Formats: sequence, structure tokens, C-alpha cells
Amino acid sequence: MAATTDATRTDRGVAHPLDPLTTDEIARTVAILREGRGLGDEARFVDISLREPEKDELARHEAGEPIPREAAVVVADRTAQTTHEAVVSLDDGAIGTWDTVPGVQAAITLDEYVECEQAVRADPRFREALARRGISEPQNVMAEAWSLGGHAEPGEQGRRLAWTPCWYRESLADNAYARPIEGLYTVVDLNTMEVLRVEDTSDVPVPEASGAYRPDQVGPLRDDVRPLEVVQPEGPSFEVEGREVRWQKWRFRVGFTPREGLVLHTISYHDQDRWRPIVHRASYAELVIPYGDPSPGRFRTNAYDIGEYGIGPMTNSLELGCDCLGEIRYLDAVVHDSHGEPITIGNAICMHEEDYGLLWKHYDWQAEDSEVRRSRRFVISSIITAANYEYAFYWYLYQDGTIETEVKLTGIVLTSAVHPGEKPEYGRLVSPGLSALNHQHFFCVRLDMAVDGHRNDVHEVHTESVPAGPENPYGNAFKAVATQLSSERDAQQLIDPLSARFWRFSNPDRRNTVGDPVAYQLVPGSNVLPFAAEGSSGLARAGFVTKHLWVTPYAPRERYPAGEYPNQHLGGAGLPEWTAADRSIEGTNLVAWYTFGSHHIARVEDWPVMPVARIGFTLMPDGFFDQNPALDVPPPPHACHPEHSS
Ligand SMILES: [Cu+2]
Repeated sequence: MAATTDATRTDRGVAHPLDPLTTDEIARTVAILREGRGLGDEARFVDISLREPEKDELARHEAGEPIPREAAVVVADRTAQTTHEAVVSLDDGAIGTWDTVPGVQAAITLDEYVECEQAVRADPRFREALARRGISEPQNVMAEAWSLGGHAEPGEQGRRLAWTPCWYRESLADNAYARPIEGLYTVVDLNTMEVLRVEDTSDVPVPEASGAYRPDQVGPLRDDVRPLEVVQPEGPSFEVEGREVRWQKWRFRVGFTPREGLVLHTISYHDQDRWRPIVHRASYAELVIPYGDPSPGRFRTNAYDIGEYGIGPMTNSLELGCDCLGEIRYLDAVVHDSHGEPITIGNAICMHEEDYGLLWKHYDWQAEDSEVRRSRRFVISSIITAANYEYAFYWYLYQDGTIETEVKLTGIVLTSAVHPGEKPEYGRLVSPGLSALNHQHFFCVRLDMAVDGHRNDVHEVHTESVPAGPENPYGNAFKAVATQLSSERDAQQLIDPLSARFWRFSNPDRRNTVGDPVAYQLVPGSNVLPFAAEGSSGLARAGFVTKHLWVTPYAPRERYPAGEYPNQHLGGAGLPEWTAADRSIEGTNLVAWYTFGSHHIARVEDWPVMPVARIGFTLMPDGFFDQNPALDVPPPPHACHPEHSS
């Protein structure tokens, strides 16, 4: 096994207009802004990312030419309590634009998260509430800064606010979420780090069990797990050059932003002697987790990990043989703290090949021969830790032209404490006195589609029975029915597994061998709808979760389904707002937004650390190729004889 990293990449500079900002570029952006705007300690650098070139700029760029570079920056001024957006040109060191955005709160930075906990631990009212529970060591209390969402009280509006659920641990060896301190919450102004109020509403005891899960705490470990190694004696069958990856007939670029983490650019497939684009840009654009407990304080439990925090800085540094197995290539990611200091996350993105079982097979019983091919898939992944939870994001490319994405959800469920013997109504007991709250995880993947070019259409396709009658005299008939989705409102769709519904993205300018427009299907996986009530703050703020599919005509500022600034936004931003115009989505550059929910009513087995749950969806070629594109995959090296396969 061998691993290489691109640690030297930043020394070599930028190779392509879509390369993420380097350490040097982030530092330079901050220096230009500090100098040009006279920014001091009051400035929190919330987001410093590449201003990505538009498609026409990208098309004009030729290899070897100078690469224009611009940084897009969000700054929160904690003294003036204002939010600013800047565009900085890294070519001439100039601030292109500096705008103040009224009435919004930028995402919460990790620095604020840490400072907030310090402020809470130091608060005398909080300490008194701990003492009443017999807790004398505030340093052993973890207080998390959760966005206050839409729940500011009169007089608090306009402030930058977090509320803080908290947990007690005797030592760092304990599970951090085993001992919720029920009913003790604070509300903190993140600009001033002032604890505005301390809520102390419960006499539920702190649960006793430590929730240990580490190997020295849970033994004996099973002793019959023998080594399983993945060996590729000639090395992997892919190439990484800078941020460009080529594997089999696939080619794409790997991006990364502080808000979205892993991003894939210009995914294309080599066919008919050319590179045929499929998706121009793919990312997880939002992730919201609504919880279903209405109890005092806890009704606020709701998090937008992407929009309210940004998952880039939460990205793990991956370890060979642990997070990924086999012949791995890693890419680093560069993020920054709220002071604008660049931070390199080594081995942030993992890439490798996996054997994926059967690709295709047929045994011809008369010819007595068998043709069988092994499937291999290319895996691009990154893992984030969002406080209690881990989200492992995977993109898979297959030899038959399929693209799949999957999230593996693991980590520790969010807990509350209940009186001994009580059964919680809005959670499930996972350990005595410990409840895991009912919740859902809604992911929204944004896909800037480019099916064989940028002018695309979209159809809804489902299957219908034909009523018995002259057209269907034997009653056996069923057919697929395709309906073009012409406008944004038409394209607000729900899954319908019982009618085998999928959505077909096609290119009206290119036909396949049977005369149909070349296309890709978006095939849903398991999914769910929210259970929050109509008119609730949670649902108003997350309008995008009320539909599984949205399709919009491409617009550069339409990047995040709950809007640019979900933190403390009262609702309506993003997809519901943009699609109110009901724009045409015929024959244009389409952006598909697919929302999928992982529904989580916890099990005892989810404690103390949760086995992986999976969810995702697939993009499958549908007449994009002229036949099975995987016929040219060679047979396995050891000849497969018919007598072995009959
Ligand atoms: Cu969950």
C-alpha cells in the first residue's frame, strides 16, 4: 500500500482556473483586505473562497495562459455588527467590490464556537445552575453554540445569537454526549460574547453511564478478524495531475470550498473520440437537521451544517487503512480561521478504486460459453465531523457511465436526559435516562447539469398501468410516460417510488443511435418529507426540503438552496424565492437541486456510537451512449470457463 499527497501543490502554484485558493492566495486576500479596508480584530473572515469562473470564461481559457484569480470573501464585523461581501483580485491586488449586506448573519465560525463555550463556562449564573446539579467543574462541561435560528426573543432581533445545549463529562475518555444537562441552556451574543440569558428549567438528573466506546473501554475485542488487504501490484489505474483526475474514461476536477467542502467540477466521459460533459459542477449545497422535540429550550434544536457553519473546516484528515483502504491518492484542502489564517487539512480528500462485484454477465447455454466482467468503481470521498455527527460524503464513478453519490451517517446521536423510568415521546431511550431525539437529515445536492453540452431539457418519467379495454384487452399493459417540465413550478417534484418515477435530463441538440436526445436519469434513493408543521419556523426557513426535486435555469448567485445566509434567517430565501418567478427551464443551462432526507428514529444499537446509515441517489445514462458502454471492459485476467459459471 502506498499513499501520496499533493502537499507540494501550493508550491507549484495554480494550474487551472477552477483550482481552489491556495494558502498563499488566502493570506494575500486577507492582507489586501486588511490594508485596503483598514480591518483589525473586529473583522471575522467567515468565508474566503475562489470566485469561480463562469462557463464562458472557462471555455476561453487555454492551457499555459495566465490564470485570472479572484477571491470572494464574507467578513462579519463584530463591532459594527455588519456583514460584508468583497471580491478581491489576486492579479492586481485590488479590492474589486466591497458591499455591506443588510439584515443577514454570516455563518458561525469555529472560533466563535470555541469562544462561546468559554463565555458560557465563565458565566456565574451558569456555574450556579451547574452547582445545583452537583457539578463543580465547569471545564468539564461542553456547551455547543447552535444558531438560534428563527427563535430570537423580542429585543434580541438583529443580534448575532447562539443558544447552547450542554453535556457533562468526567474526563475526555467519556462519550461527550452521554450526560446531557437537561433544561440548562444559555443564549449568547456571538459578537460581544455576552451571555444574554441562562435558562434553567428542569430537575431531570444527569445520566450516569459514560457511554464509552473506545477499544480499551469495551473489550474484550473479537479475535477472529484476520487481515484483509487490497493490493494493486501495478498501482492504481488512475492519474492525478494537480486537481485533475482521469480514471478509465472519466475525467473531472476536484474542488473544495469552506462552505461546501468537496466539490466536483467538469465531470465528463470520453466517448465517440471526444470528452462528453455530464455535470459541470456537483456539490452538497445544504444540509439541515430538524429535531422533533418540543420541550422548553430543545424546540430550537435545528442545524444547517453547511449554511450556518460551513463544512470545509470540519473536514477530517484521513488515515490510510482506516478511513480508506487500498491504493489511495489524497488531496489536501486549504481552509482558514476567522482571523483569516490559512489552515491546511492534509489528506482531506481520498480517491481510490474498489472492486464492486458483478458488472455484467451472460452464460450462453447453447454455445456453452460465459462472458463475465467485474465492476470497478472510482471513489472520491471526504468525511466531516459536525460536533456529534460524522458525515462521510462519497461520489462514485462506474465503468457503465453511472455516477452515484452516497452519504454515510455515523458518529454520536444527539441526546437529552429524561427522568429514570420515563419513556420519551419525542426520542427513544438508548441507555437508562438517556434519550436520542427524533430527527431527520436533509441533504441538498446542487448539480449544474451539462448533459453533452449546456443546453438541456428535463422530463418527469413514471410508469402507468393502462386501463383494461380495447387498448389493453389482456390487462397486462403498462408503459412509461414522459412529461417535459417546462417551468420551475412544474419541476417542483416529489419522489414516487410506486410509479417508478425518475427525472430525465437530456440534450435536445444531440441524438443517440435510436434517434432520442442523449440523456441522463436522476434516480432517487430512499427519501422522506419533513414532519415539521406548516407555518413553523423550521419549515419556513428550510423551504427547499418540501420538494425533492427543484430545477432552475442557471444563475450565478443561486448557489445555496436556503439562500446565501441561512443563519438566523426567518425564511423564504433560496429556492422558494427564486422559483416564484416560475422561469422557463426549456432548452437552457439547468441546475438540478435534489433534496433527500435520512429519517432517524434512533435505535438502542445507535448507542454509544452509531453504525453507518446510508443514503444517496444515482445519475444513470439513459441513451447517452449507443449501447452498453462497458462492453470494452476486459475479462478478468484469469480466464473464466463455462464449467465454473454454469
Ligand atoms: Cu441521525
